[in-house]
Amino acid sequence: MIQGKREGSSMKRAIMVGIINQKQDEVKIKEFMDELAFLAETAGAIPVKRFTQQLSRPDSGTFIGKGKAEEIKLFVDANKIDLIIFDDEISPSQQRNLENLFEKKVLDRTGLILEIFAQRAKTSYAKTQVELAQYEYLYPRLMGMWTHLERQRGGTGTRGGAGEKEIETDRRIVRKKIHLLKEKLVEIDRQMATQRRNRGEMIRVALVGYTNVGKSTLMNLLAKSDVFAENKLFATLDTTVRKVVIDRVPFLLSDTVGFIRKLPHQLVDSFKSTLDELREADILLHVVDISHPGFEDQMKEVKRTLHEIGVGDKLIITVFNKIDAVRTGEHEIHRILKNENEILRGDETTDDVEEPKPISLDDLKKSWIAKLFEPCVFISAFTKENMSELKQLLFDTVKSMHIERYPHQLPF
Ligand SMILES: Nc1nc2c(ncn2[C@@H]2O[C@H](COP(=O)(O)OP(=O)(O)OP(=O)(O)O)[C@@H](O)[C@H]2O)c(=O)[nH]1
Ligand SMILES: [Mg+2]
Repeated sequence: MIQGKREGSSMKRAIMVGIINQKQDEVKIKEFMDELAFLAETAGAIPVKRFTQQLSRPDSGTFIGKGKAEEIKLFVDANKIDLIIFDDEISPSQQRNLENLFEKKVLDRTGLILEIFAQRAKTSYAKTQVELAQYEYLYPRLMGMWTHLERQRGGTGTRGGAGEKEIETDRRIVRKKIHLLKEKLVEIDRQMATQRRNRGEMIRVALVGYTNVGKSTLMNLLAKSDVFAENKLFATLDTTVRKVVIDRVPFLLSDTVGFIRKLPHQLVDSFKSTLDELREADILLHVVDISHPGFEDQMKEVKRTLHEIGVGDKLIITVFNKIDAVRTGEHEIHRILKNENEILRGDETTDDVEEPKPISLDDLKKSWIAKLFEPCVFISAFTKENMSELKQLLFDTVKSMHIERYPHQLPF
C-alpha cells in the first residue's frame, strides 16, 4: 500500500527512474516521467526526484547500470525516500535485486497502475477484476522469494528448507485463488452479457479515450447524470450506462475505464466486460484532451488498444475536448494553426518566443487536425462551448444508423 495517509502515517516519498534509448528520446521520456509522476500522486505518493539514464540495453540484474544504481542508493539514503518507481517493466528478479540494494520498496509502472486500480475499485466487480490482475502480477514474483528473504535475514539461502516449502504453498494458494477469481468473473461476465442483451434495440454509443481526458464530465453533461469525475488518473473503473435522448432520438451512452500507455496486460484481460461494452457499441466517441502536449501520442495509444481488442474499425467520432485550455506555443499544438509548408520553412519557431495565446474554435475548425480526424468536433465540456455541434452530430449519426438498421420501425 502506497497511500501512507490512510494508515495515519505521512505520505510516501518517491523517486522515479526512466531510461533513454532509441524508442524513447529525451523529449518523450520527459512526457512519460510527467505521467509517471501524476500516477504516483494519484496513488498517494510525493514525487521527489527523477533519474534518467541513457541505456540501449537494460542490465539483466538491476535494469539500470551499476553506477546509476549506486547514485540512486546514495540519494535514497540521504533523502528519506520510501519508494522507487521505474517507468519501464522490470522483471521479478530485477525487482528483488533492486529492493535488496535500496532496502526500499521498488515498483514498476504496471505495479503502480495495479496499486491505483486496487485503491479505486469500488464495486465488487471492479474489485474482483483488480484482485485477479494483482494475483497474476504477484505469481511470478513469488518465485525465489525465499532466497530473497533468507538473504535479508543474513541466512545462507540454501534451497529445500522449510521456507522454500512455505513459498511453494503460497504459490499453490495463489494459483487456486486465481482459478476461483476467474470462475467468479466468468459468472459476472455472463450476468453482464444478459443485462446488455436486455437493453433492446437502441443504438449504443461508448465513450473511449486516454485517462483524464474528460469522458465522465462529458457523460454527465450529455446524460445529466452524476458520474464521478476528477483531476486524477483512473477516476472511472466501472462502466456506467445511461439512456440519452436528443430531440426525441434515444440511444445508450456508456462511460468506460480510461486507457494509458503500457496498460498492464493483466488488467486488459480481466476488464473483459468493459471491453465487451466497446465491442458491442455501434459508435465510439473517442474523447481527446487537446490541451495536453502529448495528445497525438495519446490518440495513437488509444487507437492501438482499440485495434488490439478488435474494435478498431467501428465508426469513430473524435471529440477534441478542453478547447478552453488550449494555448499556442505548446509542444505539438503550435502546429495546429500552421500548414505543412510553413512548418517546412521553419516558421513555427517564432511561436516559441511569443506569449502563449488561446486558440479560437474557428481556428481549430480550420486546422489540419479537423481534416485529418473526420468526423470530429471541438468542444469544452467545462465551459460547454460548441456542445450543440456535438449533439447535432450525434443526433444525425444515431438517427441514420437507426433507420438503416430498423427500416420498418421509427421510434421517434
Ligand atoms: N479545462 C477543462 N477541464 C476539463 C474539461 N473536461 C473535463 N475537464 C477536467 O478534466 C479532469 C478529468 O475529467 P474526467 O471526466 O474525470 O476524465 P475521464 O476521462 O473520465 O478520466 P478517467 O475516468 O480517470 O479515465 C477533471 O478535473 C475535469 O474537471 C474541459 O473541457 N476543460
Ligand atoms: Mg472517468
